[in-house]
Amino acid sequence: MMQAVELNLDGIVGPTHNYAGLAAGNLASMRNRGRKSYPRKAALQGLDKMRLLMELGVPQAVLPPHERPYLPFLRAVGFRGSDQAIIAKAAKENPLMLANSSSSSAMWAANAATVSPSADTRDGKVHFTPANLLSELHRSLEPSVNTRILRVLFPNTRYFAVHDPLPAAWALRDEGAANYLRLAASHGEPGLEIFTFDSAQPYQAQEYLHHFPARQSLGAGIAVRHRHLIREDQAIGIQRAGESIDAGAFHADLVTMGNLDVLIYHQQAFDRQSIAVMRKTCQRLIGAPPRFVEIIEENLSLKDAVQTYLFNSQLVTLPGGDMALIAPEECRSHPAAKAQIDLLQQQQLFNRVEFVDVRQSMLNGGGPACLRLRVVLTKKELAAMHQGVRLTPLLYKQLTHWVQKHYRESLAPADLADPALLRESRKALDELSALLQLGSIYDFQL
Ligand code: SUG
Repeated sequence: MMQAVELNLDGIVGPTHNYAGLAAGNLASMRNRGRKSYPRKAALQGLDKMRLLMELGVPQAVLPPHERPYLPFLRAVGFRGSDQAIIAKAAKENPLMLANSSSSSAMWAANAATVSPSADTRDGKVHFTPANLLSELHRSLEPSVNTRILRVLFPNTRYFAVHDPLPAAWALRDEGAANYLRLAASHGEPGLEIFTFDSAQPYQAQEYLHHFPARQSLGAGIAVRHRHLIREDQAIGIQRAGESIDAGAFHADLVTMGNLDVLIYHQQAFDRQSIAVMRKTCQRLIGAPPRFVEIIEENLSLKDAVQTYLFNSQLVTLPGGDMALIAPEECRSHPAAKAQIDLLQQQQLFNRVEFVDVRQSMLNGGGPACLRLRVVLTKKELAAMHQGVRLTPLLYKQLTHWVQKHYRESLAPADLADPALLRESRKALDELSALLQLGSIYDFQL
């Protein structure tokens, strides 16, 4: 068995972070539409969460924000002329398109890709499939740049296979690791990869389970299992309960969280049979009964789970082997959520709890776990990845300084029309790509 660690790869909040109410089915995004945003504060909150993980001894790295507003998209939907003219026209004729091209949504790295560690794959490589993010227009602008960035971060094909996103078809719609769980005895041992999906009807036209979209397809999980060469007994597909999606749980990571042999889930996340299958398969694979904990509706309603993002906490293994829960600040002041955390801690599912303030992201429906992509790596693989993005005390300081220098304090919806925002963002990203030694990764640099 190889020793391995879990790298947390967090998206840096971009300079155009704003609340445009773009994500159907995401209650926070829909409710906060039009609200003033605070990009500088948002980015600093994200960096502080990363620093906490680093200080706890969890390997931490950053994913750079994408270029926004994204001119190639505005051109693709028919706007012509200079960059400045395009923004002015889009603001006047189709502000919704401008908003879609301006979202900083790539910050939610849990949706960037699905990652299978080398212990699970037949060729012994770490496999990545960038998510195609088809369900929401603004998010569909992310896959090509995510693919480019992941190939720069994980360049050595002896260790890493970064696939293309799945074909952009509704039957293969994919939102990445937010709908995926991995259970194992330790990070380096073969794990059970659980691909959750929202709709069992892969080949139908756009499906809404009452009113909200089912963002993860059955077809995506099957395809990813095949292309990642996951061993037969190490992968299962599990359907999520439709009612949780309609209650606002647009990704599985709003109703369940797992780490090693621990799986904590809300009563309404899965049906009984699915839980029995997960438990049995997991036990067979790891050779011991996994620790499954259900939080019942009576103790924390589904509505409160979605409001507090308790299940979007990061459950991480610390260097000594203990687990820590990195929970959103919103749980601390919510009596029912706090009581559940206390109870789980008493049951020794984790020995340490840290609350983090990522409120700017939370207002768009992104909690601590949404902001990070988990990448399980052996020592050799960790050393083979691009080191320029690894968070160190020095890089933390440099990034904080970079944010303070380039980011606006606040953005109102009308500010998206300001052509200076494009110039400022490009200047910031140009400097960032140099700081992280990424070479040319943005369209404006190519
Ligand atoms: O896709 N919000 C994101 C939040 C993603 C959360 N990720 C996880 N659960 N892992 C989304 O719904 C809001 C953008 C806006 O409305 O401006 C947004 O895209």
